[in-house]
Amino acid sequence: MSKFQMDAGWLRFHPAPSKPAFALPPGAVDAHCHVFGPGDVFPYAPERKYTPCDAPKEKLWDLRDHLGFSRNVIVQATCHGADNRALVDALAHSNGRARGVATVKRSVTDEELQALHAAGVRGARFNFVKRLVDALPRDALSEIAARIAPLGWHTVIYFEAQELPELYDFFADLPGTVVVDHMGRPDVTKPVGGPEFGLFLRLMREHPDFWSKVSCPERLSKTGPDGYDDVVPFARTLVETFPDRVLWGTDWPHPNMTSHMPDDGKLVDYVPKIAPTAELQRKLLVDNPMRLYWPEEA
Ligand code: 0GY
Repeated sequence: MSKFQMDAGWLRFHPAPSKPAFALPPGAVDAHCHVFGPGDVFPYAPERKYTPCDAPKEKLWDLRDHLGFSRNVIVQATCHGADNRALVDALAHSNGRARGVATVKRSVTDEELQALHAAGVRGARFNFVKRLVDALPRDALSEIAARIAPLGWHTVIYFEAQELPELYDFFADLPGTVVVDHMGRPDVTKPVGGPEFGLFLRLMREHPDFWSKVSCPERLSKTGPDGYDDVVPFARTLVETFPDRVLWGTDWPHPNMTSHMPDDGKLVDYVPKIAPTAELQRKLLVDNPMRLYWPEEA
């Protein structure tokens, strides 16, 4: 165990996830997951707000195979800051079965962007969750978004629903495709037909370049892991209304989870509740992520 594991403030990922009852469609992509460290090889960022447990690439490949996924989209998390070495290392050892979303600073050079692209990065992530990052200057983000657009990259944004009114216009002006993490983190105790989630639905409706990950019931649920039923109506509304612009991922290794650690097999069994037909499941798990991350094969 490295010294980085010892001060982890969150639960360690599930040691033995169950085998899902739901058979994933052939070619399914886990479109939101992370690799962390190992910290003695790829140190965590000095400015991080939490220290994760090491979650190396080999464990992610084991989980992929155990659950029945074919590919992964690995998303840079705040604990590695804008140091994308662990991500790039994982992509390099994925046999082409992983692509990535990086975090870059305004100071990134064109050569560095090209190198990330060659490694398999296809997006840049902007995080607006206040417990995770210090506020980012919006002009820097606009500049980065404009610079990555010619590479064919998209922007991934992570925010909480109460922040959306203030951020709405900024988001709407971002160039190119924009992917929202975890449905913009709705408060699921509020009605799915109410004004808070309504604003997010409006963003999706009025901006056909916006996509949503319908992931992370384990973070959003108040009723807990026995089905995450309170989250289902939110995710299902998005899947049924925007079937060609939704993505799903496990979020393994579930950083910052302190309430419970989900069984990833059970998370896969949540998918048919939010995507009840084979066609919706294929779009969510295969067609959409392939179009965004492996367009040359889609
Ligand atoms: C997630 C969610 C979280 C963490 C991060 O970048 C991150 O550190 O995204 C969270 O704490 O909600 O998608 O992994």
